[in-house]
Amino acid sequence: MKVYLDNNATTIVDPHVFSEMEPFFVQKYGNPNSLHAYASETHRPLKTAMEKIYAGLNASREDSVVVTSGATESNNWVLQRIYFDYILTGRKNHIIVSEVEHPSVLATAKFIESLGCKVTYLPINQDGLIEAHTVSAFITPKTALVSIMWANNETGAIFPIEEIAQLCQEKGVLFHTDAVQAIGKFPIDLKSVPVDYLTFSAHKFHGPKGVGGLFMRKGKELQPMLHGGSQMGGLRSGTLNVAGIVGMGKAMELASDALDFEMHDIKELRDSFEDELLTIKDTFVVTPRAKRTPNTILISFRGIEGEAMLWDLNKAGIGASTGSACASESLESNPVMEAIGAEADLAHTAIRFSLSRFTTKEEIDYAIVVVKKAVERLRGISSSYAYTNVCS
Ligand code: 7TS
Repeated sequence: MKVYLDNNATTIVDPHVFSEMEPFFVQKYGNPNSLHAYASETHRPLKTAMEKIYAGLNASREDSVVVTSGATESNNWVLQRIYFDYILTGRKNHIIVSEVEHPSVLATAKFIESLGCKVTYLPINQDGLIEAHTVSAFITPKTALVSIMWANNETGAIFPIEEIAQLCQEKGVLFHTDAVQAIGKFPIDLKSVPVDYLTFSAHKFHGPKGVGGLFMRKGKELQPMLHGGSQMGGLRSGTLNVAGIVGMGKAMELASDALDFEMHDIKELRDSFEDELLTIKDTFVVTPRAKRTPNTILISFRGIEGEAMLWDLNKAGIGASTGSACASESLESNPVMEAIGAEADLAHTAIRFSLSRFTTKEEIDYAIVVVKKAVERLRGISSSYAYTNVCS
């Protein structure tokens, strides 16, 4: 049996999304900016797709949603542009990011720090959560931007974005949120939450890879990072990824329709999986369930190297993760486990299971059997686990 439990890394393209995209490769392949029928036949599908994206975010038509190549580009755009327009000009000198942002935020923050910007890396607590009041403690009159993700990709922890956005608005500081892991997991309402910028990526909600977006609140539009043509209202140049945009629109619509299913049925499946995993001795889950996205579990099995566990799971047809796939080429411990201050031997044992609306009960039942077997085998050959047991 094959079981895919790495949906925070990427998701299967929903077959309905795929069939909507198909005509835009070999039939309707015109460049939307050209002046002929090949172009104009793409206009309505593009418009419909953009309407679905605005609806999914509950964004006002006055705000800008700009299509990008994905979250990495959107995150780079916000931080680098803030550097150019606010830091380099001397108007401000400081930004705040959480210490558990995705590398596309953290590495960009480090880059602009190397150019002279002061950066505060906001800590998380032992539960992997952020408390809104800690953000205000770090804001100074020279703070240009606060950037905090809506939900964390490793733990699924949901951060109090409504409160943080509110307090940034009160203090006159721009606020950006990376909502990559939030879309399709719980409702996003940009008419009621005053974020200035919001990042998303289609392949995390059953759309295609290489396409995502940046929401920018009216009056807070950033200057373009990619210069060239006049696409996307002059905000981002480059020939439009027509199939990608059509796919992202459909994926957003389906994700909104499936929210109840995700928040109840998938959560129930996740919870039953977690309950079974927690019957295994010496296991620890980070972040209370009520504060997590409905699909994610980050669990440590004391005495077992995460990579060894992945190997056993992979051999049995199960795909999971030990941390961000972006870091899977280096044997690093899980960054969130380090940030919550987990003991070194636990930080290396974390495994992330992330479900999707395509995950079935049969798959979870199979995964439970495989994980239990793997834990028994690996603890049997683990010198560190044997040592812990002798000493306790
Ligand atoms: N932001 C968050 C919160 C993410 O989880 C990811 C990908 C990105 C940005 C980057 O998205 P991209 O579409 O530009 O690649 N996260 C992961 C992960 O958790 N495992 O693999 C990729």
